[in-house]
Amino acid sequence: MAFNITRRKFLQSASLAAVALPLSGALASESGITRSPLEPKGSLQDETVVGGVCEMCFWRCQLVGKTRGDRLVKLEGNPKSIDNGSAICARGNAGIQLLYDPDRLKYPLKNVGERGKPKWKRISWEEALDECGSKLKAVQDKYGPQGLCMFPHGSTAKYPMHFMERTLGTHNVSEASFFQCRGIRDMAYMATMGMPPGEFVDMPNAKVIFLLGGHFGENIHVSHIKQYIQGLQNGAKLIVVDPRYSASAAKSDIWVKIKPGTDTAFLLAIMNYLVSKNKYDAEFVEEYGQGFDEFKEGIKDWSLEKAAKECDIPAAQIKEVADMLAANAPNVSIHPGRHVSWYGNDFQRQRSLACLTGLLGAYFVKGGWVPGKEPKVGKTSWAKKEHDGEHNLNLNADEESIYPYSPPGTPTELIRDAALTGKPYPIKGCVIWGQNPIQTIPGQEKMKEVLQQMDFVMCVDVMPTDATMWADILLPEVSYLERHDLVKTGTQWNFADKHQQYITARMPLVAPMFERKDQVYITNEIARRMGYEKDIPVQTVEELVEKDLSVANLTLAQLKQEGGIHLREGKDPYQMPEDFEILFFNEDIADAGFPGVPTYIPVEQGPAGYARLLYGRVPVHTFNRTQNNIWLNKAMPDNPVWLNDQAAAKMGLKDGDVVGFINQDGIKSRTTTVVKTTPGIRADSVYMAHGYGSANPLMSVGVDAGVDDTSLITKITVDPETGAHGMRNNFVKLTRDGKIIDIPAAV
Ligand SMILES: Nc1nc2c(c(=O)[nH]1)N[C@H]1C(S)=C(S)[C@@H](COP(=O)(O)OP(=O)(O)OC[C@H]3O[C@@H](n4cnc5c(=O)[nH]c(N)nc54)[C@H](O)[C@@H]3O)O[C@H]1N2
Ligand SMILES: Nc1nc2c(c(=O)[nH]1)N[C@H]1C(S)=C(S)[C@@H](COP(=O)(O)OP(=O)(O)OC[C@H]3O[C@@H](n4cnc5c(=O)[nH]c(N)nc54)[C@H](O)[C@@H]3O)O[C@H]1N2
Ligand code: SF4
Ligand SMILES: [Mo]
Repeated sequence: MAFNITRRKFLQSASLAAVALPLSGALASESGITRSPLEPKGSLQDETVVGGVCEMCFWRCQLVGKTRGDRLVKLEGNPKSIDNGSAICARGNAGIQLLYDPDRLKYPLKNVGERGKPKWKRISWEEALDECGSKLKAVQDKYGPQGLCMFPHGSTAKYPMHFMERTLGTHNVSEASFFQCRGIRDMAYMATMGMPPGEFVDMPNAKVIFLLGGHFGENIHVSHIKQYIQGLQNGAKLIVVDPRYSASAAKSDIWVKIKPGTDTAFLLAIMNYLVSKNKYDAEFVEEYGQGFDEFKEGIKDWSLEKAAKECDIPAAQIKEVADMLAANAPNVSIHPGRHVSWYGNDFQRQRSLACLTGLLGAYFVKGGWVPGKEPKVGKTSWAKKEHDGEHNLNLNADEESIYPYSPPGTPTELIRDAALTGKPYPIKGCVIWGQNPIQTIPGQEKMKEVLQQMDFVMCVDVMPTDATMWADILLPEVSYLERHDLVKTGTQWNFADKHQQYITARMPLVAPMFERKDQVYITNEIARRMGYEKDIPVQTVEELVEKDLSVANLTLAQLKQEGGIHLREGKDPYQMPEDFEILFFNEDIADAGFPGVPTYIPVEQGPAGYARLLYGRVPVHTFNRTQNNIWLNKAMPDNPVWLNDQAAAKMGLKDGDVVGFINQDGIKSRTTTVVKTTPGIRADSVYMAHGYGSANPLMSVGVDAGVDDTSLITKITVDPETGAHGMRNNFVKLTRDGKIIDIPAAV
């Protein structure tokens, strides 16, 4: 009986609730869903635990955890942090719901069904490790180490990756962060000014912030967003180049609603205008530039009018952008971008961005590109052994690089093609660790065929995902809230006048539950079983972290005592390195048979009736990895497709209509989503958030929610210089009640 309660009992429960509310978070209580399978044990006194480092995405904000007994009840930014400060984003907050997700992997599992249609049987760690060790060894014995491949991502994947690369000796690892994300950017900037650019733009001090296909506010990295907002508050003008009215476009002074795939033409026209009107930083170019004459000559045909036609935007707008940049140079933040694997012609666009930064003199100046100087820490890992031949798929028969500007590792497509053809050699063993290659890599069916032909597939993850369905053995890892792992460093040079550096190391905020294990344990136990006992570099993950910290004269105990973060004095970040130069024309690129001056390579246009499929981030999810998170699912349960309002009117569609997709290859989406009509997207494109539409029924919250964009990206393009994927060359029509609806291009 609801009211049959004594006054004393009522007061007791009311005061408990009052304590519980702020700690367990309003969302949990409002939704009435408590996913925590256990009540706290031990002291009910709330405590603050320091040393957390978030990994709900890869920005790694510094955290403190509020614990009650043995339970973690809330996450906050570490107030000592000079990076994110006490702020964390929605995803960071929701880490608790990953920690206690009842669907999380708990025990080692063996697939006694089929790959792709698994039946899971719980097995002991002993049996799981024996099986992984012996199966990987069998592949190695039969095909050589090159018969093994790996799809890694995230902080814990480095240690096993180094075991595979350096000790076992396979070159066939393909990191998502390189081949589907930012590898092109890093290589293009290295080929232009000698360094990977990170996202090191001094936005707080910028007079203009220039974003090309990046969209802050949807793409969220806490400290970066803080810097961006600080810049805008300080009066920076904002230029946003995006076919879609993004969260950044909504804050912009100039929104360039560019035709997708034409950005390089746009950049070349800006640069040609600056050069021909003498509006560039001639002194800077004279001092640091190489190959400027070839560059000038190479881009001279790019008039504003020519680019305007190509990019489907007014010539006057290109001029306006160029003039705004020139008038505020050198204090301009030309953002290098992050996810830049767009069209398979992306190296040239990234080179253009690096050259534009040079033309404006915007390297190592206030408001420009400023990398900051990080403290030195160790990099303990497996040692490189001698191997017979590299078996590098990226070398042809004449030992020349196929993709000379490939980021480290092997281009994904080379691994997949070798696996499917057996040429130049078979690839028969696969380790998937912290990556979801089914939803991350274009060509989903191809990926499935690659995994299907393996002798053995093992997967280490925290959740059951679409990729884990393809494993023979599936191992549960402890999450970032329950483990030691990386040492993280950074600087805070651009918030204040005082320059500071920080060093932190991820420490557990709470003890692991069930039978989850960490990366050092798992890797070492497999290595032992493969006969590499003697090569094991550290026995525990704590030992690894202590070794790395010792290089900076620090220990975990000291870090803990200092509130989880060690601060030290930084160095002036604006000092130009001595040998700095900008290769406007790069002879090596030309010698390798590619354009040495940034060049526009047009992309394929879609057939009539189809629109280009674009995708991107939403603030409350990270790719596919947060789809089963109950708080984040509640915040954005599916991914509506953005459809130009006039096109929608012609198609007879309105907001909320349920639709599916069919692409240019006749591939249909497995699930549906709803329409969002808006003038904020070009009529030649549709847009949806990436990472939805999971097929794994063990994700009780995320399964079948929204549409999987990757399933529609079946046409595979590869950037010729780097071997990284392009993903935006696919075109779709909508489907409704079994009927296919053309998308009109002209509205
Ligand atoms: N279509 C399309 N494809 C894309 C993109 C896109 O926008 N659209 N974006 C690209 C970009 S920029 C990137 S960076 C990549 C990202 O690609 P992925 O890194 O593959 O992305 P996630 O979906 O986060 O998958 C990571 C996997 O790691 C697991 N995981 C999470 N935490 C841990 C952990 O602590 N340990 C272990 N072992 N596993 C863990 C997750 O459960 C999930 O299965 O995707 C790229 N691919
Ligand atoms: N909330 C959240 N934040 C994240 C992540 C996350 O998963 N969730 N992931 C992190 C990671 S690893 C990465 S790499 C970054 C990615 O973040 P971004 O680098 O910002 O990349 P996307 O999210 O892919 O952004 C796609 C944008 O490009 C636009 N676009 C599409 N085609 C074109 C074109 O041809 N030209 C131009 N100019 N624009 C185009 C789209 O409309 C969209 O606005 O986000 C990071 N931040
Ligand atoms: S940006 Fe958000 S999800 Fe990413 S590390 Fe920071 S708090 Fe975590
Ligand atoms: Mo990324």
